[in-house]
Amino acid sequence: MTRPSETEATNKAKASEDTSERQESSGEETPPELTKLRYGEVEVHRGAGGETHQLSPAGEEPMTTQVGTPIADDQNTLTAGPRGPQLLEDFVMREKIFHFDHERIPERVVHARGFGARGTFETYESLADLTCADLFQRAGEVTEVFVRFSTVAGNKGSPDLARDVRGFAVKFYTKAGNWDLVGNNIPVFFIQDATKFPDLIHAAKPEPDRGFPQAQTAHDNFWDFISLMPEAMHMVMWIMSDRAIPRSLRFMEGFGVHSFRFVDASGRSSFVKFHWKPKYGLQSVVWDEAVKINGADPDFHRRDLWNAIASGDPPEWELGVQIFDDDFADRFEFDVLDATKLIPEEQVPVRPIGRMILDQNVENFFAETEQVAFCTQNVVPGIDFTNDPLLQGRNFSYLDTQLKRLGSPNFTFLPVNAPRCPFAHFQQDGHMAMQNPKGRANYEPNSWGAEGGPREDPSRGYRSFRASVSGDKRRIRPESFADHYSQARQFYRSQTEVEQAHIASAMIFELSKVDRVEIRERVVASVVNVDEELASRVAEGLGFARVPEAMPPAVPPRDDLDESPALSIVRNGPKRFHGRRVGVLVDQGSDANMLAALVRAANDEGAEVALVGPTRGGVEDSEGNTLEIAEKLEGGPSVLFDAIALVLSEAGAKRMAMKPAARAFVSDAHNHCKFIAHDAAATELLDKAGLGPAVRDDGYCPLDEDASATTFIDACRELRHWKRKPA
Ligand code: HDE
Repeated sequence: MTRPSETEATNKAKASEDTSERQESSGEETPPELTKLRYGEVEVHRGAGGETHQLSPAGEEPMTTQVGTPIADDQNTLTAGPRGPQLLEDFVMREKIFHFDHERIPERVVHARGFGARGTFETYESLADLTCADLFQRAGEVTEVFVRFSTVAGNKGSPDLARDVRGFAVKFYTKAGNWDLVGNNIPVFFIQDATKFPDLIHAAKPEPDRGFPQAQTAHDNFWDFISLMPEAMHMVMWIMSDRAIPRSLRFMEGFGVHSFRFVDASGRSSFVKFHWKPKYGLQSVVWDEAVKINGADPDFHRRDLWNAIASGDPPEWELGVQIFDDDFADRFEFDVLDATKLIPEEQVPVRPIGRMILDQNVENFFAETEQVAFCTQNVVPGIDFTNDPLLQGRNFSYLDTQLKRLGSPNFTFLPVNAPRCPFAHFQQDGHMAMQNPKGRANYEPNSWGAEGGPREDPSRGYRSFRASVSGDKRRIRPESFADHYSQARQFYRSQTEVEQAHIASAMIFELSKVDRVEIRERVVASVVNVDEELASRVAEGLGFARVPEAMPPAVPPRDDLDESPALSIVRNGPKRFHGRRVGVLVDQGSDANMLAALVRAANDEGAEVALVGPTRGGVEDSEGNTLEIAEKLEGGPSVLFDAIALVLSEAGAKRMAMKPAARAFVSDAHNHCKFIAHDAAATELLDKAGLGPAVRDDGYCPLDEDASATTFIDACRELRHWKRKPA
């Protein structure tokens, strides 16, 4: 064994002989006896003793400890002798491990899995006649925003395509303070009173004894709770619908859910409901696709959003408002304070008031997406709450939960949470106080004059809407909240046939996972009140001998509500293929002209083509060009694409027809009602996958000349060929 003193001496001697390497790398003294290794961009030098040294590029600041002490060696701890014990004195290693040990913070109790992006909101025109909210005063006003999308039930590591509500939380950094519009992609909620929220979430989350199932409502506890809470039935229709499995965060609506108030400068108020409408239309996937996407790419939604922003095709939404007054509220069939109800757009149209573009990905996921703290209580002058009991409860919960999660009342100083406008208050101290009051005064009133710190401003400060309130102090649910089924029925009946079939299948799937038969029966008994035909479909799917008697409703459901076409996704498709992806299956010898025509047609539409092939190593097309493969076939199933095309030589089609993954690629696309383009040779693959001429409907587009690529992309504007679905 070499003694350390000997090694050091030899190294010193060798280092003095060779200076060339030193000059090349950092200009600083190069550690002795080093072999250069490259890890990507990083140059690492390994010494004779096996130790490695990563040299900071010339002119750049070196890596330091948290307090700025430069670090010479981040690869090896300080030991007594090369194979000796580690020394407690090693502050570099201790600080590093200490910090690592404390990296995790509690995940959100709900909406743990989220994905954020930055952007801007632009006001279309002044809304001064409705609200004095500063961001709505001037046409063209641009306000910075941060948005976090989320699923609700799953933990941070759960898959993106869980059947669930999506959170749609927007923080507006306005000149008069932060306004948080903490909404969902569904305009109603399960419960009417905030005090039921812990029960709802306990029932939905993994069962407490066994800790599963994860990110699913398909289990006994959830449906047990639902079967005993008929007020949830409207929301249940929404989560069993395709709204709960969006194709992309970019293609879903957002809703403020509650009725809020706009208040103008004179104190006059109107009710307002907020809506986000995606520029590129609504789109969802089908359940079998969602299940497969979760396996193929559990990050499907976040990757999609990240890529859209990174590729310069930022998603966009219009903010719209439904404005109504007390008269309407009195006339409306339901209570506007009941969050299990919506106001159909056909009754109160949505007026667009601005647009939001998300054009910047975060720089650090933890700093922004994790640390962002939305609070429904964050409102600005001109925007106020109503007495919706769910909203009132939320105003307590969000502030409280941020303290638990972020560990200090000073979370508002974190860059993602701090207002962009000046702020001044006497809140002080506490963990991580980054900005304490300056000067002598930290209280008010005070008589310190100009040095006395911030003062109230009655002319610009927040004033609550002056509502008169009276009543007996009681725990009671208003009678006006008693109708639990009419809007559930209206929602179901406003769906297209395909969407109704999806709701029925989703209920059958979920209830089939429920072990206790009396829970299944109670749910179906409740569904009878929504729609008898739906109830009998579900009963049949569950193998019931008969449809159960209707659960006695608190008030009989109404049959006189008009259908609301705005509630259907299929009826509100974009009629465009912009922002979507075509997966093109290729192999050696694929036709170069056809591929070029497909890329042109897709790009003209604002869509993307991704080549799927046998290896990532690339294949040669018919003209000998090497094609870059985006997805290896086995890792790039057709569920990752909105439509597929098969461009194969005869030999290529023969090879593909032998591969189970290629056959699944086409048969899944068929079953998910996708448009399928194919050249003549590719029929061999289709035939082998059981998609012979008799099965190939007009959702199949033959690729026989260049123009057919455009015909195919035009067809894709329908997004799905729903006619293919058996009735
Ligand atoms: Fe939330 N909700 N919620 N919620 N919620 C949270 O706050 C709560 C409700 C929503 O991306 C928590 O920061 C109660 C409706 C979103 O960071 C918590 C009630 C709507 C997000 C909380 C509701 C929402 C949350 C957990 C019943 C749509 C994610 C972590 C009264 C309008 C925000 C956190 C983000 C998060 C409480 C119901 C939307 C515990 C008590 C209705 C989008 O405070």
